[in-house]
Amino acid sequence: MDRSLVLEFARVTEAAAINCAHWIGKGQKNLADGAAVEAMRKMFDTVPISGTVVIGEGEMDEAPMLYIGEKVGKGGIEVDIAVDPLEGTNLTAKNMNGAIAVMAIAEKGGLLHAPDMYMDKIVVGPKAKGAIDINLSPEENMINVAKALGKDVSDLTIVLLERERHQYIVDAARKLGASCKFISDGDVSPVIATSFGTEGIDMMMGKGGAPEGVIAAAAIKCMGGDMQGRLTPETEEEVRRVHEMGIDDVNKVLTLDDLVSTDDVCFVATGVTKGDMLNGVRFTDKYAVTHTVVMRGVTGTVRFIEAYHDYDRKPDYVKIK
Ligand code: VTB
Repeated sequence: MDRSLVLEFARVTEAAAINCAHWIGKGQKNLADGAAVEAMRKMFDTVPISGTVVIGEGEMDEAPMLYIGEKVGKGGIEVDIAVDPLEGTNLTAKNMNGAIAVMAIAEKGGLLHAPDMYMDKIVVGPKAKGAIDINLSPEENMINVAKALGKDVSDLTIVLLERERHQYIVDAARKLGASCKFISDGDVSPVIATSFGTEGIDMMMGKGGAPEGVIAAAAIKCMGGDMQGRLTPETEEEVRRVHEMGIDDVNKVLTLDDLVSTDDVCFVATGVTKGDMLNGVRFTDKYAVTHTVVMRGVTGTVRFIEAYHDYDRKPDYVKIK
């Protein structure tokens, strides 16, 4: 992918973030999501790619826009795209920290076509690459990761969604004296924090969305961290969907290379509400101000872009008033 495309991709998540930002704190998560989807979809029409949505808003019959298989872009290099126009719909509805508009773009065939179900995840930054094994217990993983990082396990910080299903991870951390950082929703940004190394997060563990897992894996790939996942289908129908993907063994460990099989990948996210990695959308008298991160797998460069969007000169679909 041409490197200049990253700026085009930034425009797409910026549009999604601006368009849903007026729903922040309004208790309307579906309307917020719809606004993000609509702006993202329309902005894609300006981007010189021939893109196929491989992770999106649902199957063709359940989603009007950005459905799986939909073609986007005004024509150009063929790419596959995983989108989450509003990651953290609840966070947005409640004006809580950490909602983002996010997507990953890769050369054709580069992204796992993860179905909408849960995925067990374990993620670390570059220094602990190779030290994780999702088949081991949380305790063993914590000990191995601490060793790789050259720190005492009691100095380890693990980020996880605060859910009852994760009590076994919390128990392991408590036993070893490691620290847990709980999040209420939105596990893409915390996954990335493992590899930035600026937020004091060493590891992410636990079950979240599989689509979010693939999108986050794109960022981990760009930053040289490590991740493993395992789909956890809960119904016969979900098992069928895993088999349909060509995965015979539902317990198959998905390595980072299984999740994202190419270095020719980009990750882009714009903050909607304020977060640890990105500022949320802010409005001045004249501008909508956005904060975006773009990453390229080929070079590993991570860029932050602060943009000032003039209300009067934006197309209708990114106007906020
Ligand atoms: C997960 C996580 C997402 O929703 O899908 C979560 O990956 C849903 O988990 O980032 P529960 O079913 O336990 O609520 C998000 O947090 C998006 O909001």
